[in-house]
Amino acid sequence: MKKTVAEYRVDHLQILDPEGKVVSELPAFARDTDELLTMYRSMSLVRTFDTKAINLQRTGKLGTYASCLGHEATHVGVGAAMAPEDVFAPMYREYGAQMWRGVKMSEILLYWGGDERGNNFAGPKHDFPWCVPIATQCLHAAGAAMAFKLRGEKRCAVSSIGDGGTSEGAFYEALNLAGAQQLPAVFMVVNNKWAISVPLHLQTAAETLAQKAIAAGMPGIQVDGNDVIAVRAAVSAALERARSGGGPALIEAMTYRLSDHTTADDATRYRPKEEVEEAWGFEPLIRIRRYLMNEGLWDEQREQQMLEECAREVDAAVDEYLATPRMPVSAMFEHMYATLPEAMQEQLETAVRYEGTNGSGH
Ligand SMILES: Cc1ncc(C[n+]2csc(CCOP(=O)(O)OP(=O)(O)O)c2C)c(N)n1
Repeated sequence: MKKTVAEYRVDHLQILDPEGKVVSELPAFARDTDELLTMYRSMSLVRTFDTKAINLQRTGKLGTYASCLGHEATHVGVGAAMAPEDVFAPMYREYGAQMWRGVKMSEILLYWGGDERGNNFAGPKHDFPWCVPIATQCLHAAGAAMAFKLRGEKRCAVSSIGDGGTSEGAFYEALNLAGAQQLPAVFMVVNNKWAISVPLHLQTAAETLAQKAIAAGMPGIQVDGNDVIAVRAAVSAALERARSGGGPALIEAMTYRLSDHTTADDATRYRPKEEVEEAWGFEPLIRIRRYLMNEGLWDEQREQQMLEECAREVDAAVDEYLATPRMPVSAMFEHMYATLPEAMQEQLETAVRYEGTNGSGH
């Protein structure tokens, strides 16, 4: 005879629907007008920055750039929930979280301009640099969380990863370790439905990505990733739990990549136009703006003023980036090895020989 030995379910949290209507109880921070306006402003600043960065790339002033269009609520929600002493291990497009934590826009530009100084954040120096190898950042977060636990520090590590990244071995290894050791770690899965040209349904047969938490022995929740209030609430709850010794958690943020994967990609080659048009109907900025307007906390005049301020701030960051003297090409080899292997020595010499001949860079 068979008997059921375990049963699970996955909850989905939404607080503001796409129309900006409140559909479940507002958390305390969302009753504070300043907090809400700060989050909305951050999302708008990220959107302005993102548009500008793409223009810089198109005019040859930036290298390949990964847009975060459509992810603003997820990223700002994560940043707003974290404490400064926590550690963030991001992937490569989490500008909203990073900017909230104090990373400068000029640093983000330097990074994509090929200058490693962009990884030396003005924001929390203890945060990890960007991680392009998919999923290794989850192991970095698990390692940091292990250190916090061993030292008895009340800090947490947060990593973010895409839907595609959850197919990687490193993701499962990190989850397993964090669950087994009950580490203070939060794993954010930013489900934007596409891993470059691979749609979610070809990536996994799992009904949700949140349920990947279950095998690791930690709670997993799905959250509307276009709802900044829901994201912040879910991440805050997971962090609070982790900080008080309750162990790790996984949060799947349901969002959509409205942009190309990077400026080196053309998503029109593989993605249905109708799908993108539909996704614009539930993008993250509209719903919080509608909510603020319905509550009488926002109007067109304030919107225009804010957008002008954002544009000025972004322009100042671009000026700072463009005015930063270039590093010599040898800089990218400098911190890799104590003694450069022969093959790299050759690459270094070639790079130096051709320095300044391709006219790229800022
Ligand atoms: C280990 C590894 N394998 C492959 C790549 C190439 N690569 C870069 S981005 C990407 C897709 C990632 O998709 P997803 O994890 O869904 O994140 P998204 O970029 O959509 O936010 C791949 C396969 C990589 N960077 N690292």
